[in-house]
Amino acid sequence: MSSLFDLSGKIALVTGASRGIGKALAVGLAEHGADVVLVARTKEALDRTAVEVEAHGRRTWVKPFDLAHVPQIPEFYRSVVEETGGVDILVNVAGIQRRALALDLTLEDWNEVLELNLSAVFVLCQAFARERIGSGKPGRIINIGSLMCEGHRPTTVAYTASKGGIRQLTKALAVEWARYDIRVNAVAPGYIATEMTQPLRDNPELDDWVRRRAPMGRWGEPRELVGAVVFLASEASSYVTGHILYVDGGWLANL
Ligand code: GCO
Repeated sequence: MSSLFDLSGKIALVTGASRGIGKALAVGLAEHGADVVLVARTKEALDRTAVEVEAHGRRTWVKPFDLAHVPQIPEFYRSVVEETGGVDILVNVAGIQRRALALDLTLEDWNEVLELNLSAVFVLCQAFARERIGSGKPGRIINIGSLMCEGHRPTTVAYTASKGGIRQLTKALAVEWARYDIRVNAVAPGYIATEMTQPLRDNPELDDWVRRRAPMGRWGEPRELVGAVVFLASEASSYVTGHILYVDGGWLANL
């Protein structure tokens, strides 16, 4: 079988790895051969993810850390490199949602969303790239975007702005770091059944809207993002950088 998608011998770091999309991606990367550094705020939840990753015969490092503490990210990342010897694949999943109409959103909520969803991603990418360039090794970054990279649903203004930022940050870093063999891409999910979207699934009107708007007529599952991430993390995407890969059930294709 082709080794094009094989991640054996690679170490991936996944943020938001305690649940939802991050947990599914950590397990999926392990299924394709990667050892995985698991990052989220709570050790207990990460330990549960570690059990599922290790069931695939892969190694894990459980690294509880609150990425909202952006100035401490470089020091945290140095500890990861010391323990692992270096990370090959960085998957930025961690993100929060604060729902309010733009007229009502507080500056505190705006700053909290932009800090974690965008500033933390930039600083972690910077730490990753500095180590890769210093060690002369290639790197693969996959940022998790959203349909909000392209459009907006009322009540998610900070999240939309942050994901628009992820879209352009992905392209900017791809352009600047291609020369170092660091490829930077994004996977942009449609409406996926996670804790973040639970309030929408609990609302019959919004749940029906999603099911009618997506040509595939259903919510996506976190595991349905694994293939796109493995593609962008592996040699299968060797000439792909700066790309936003939508996994959205046909949402954006639908007028
Ligand atoms: C919302 C949702 C969306 C989804 C996702 C769609 O309130 O509309 O939270 O933002 O999470 O980003 O791609």
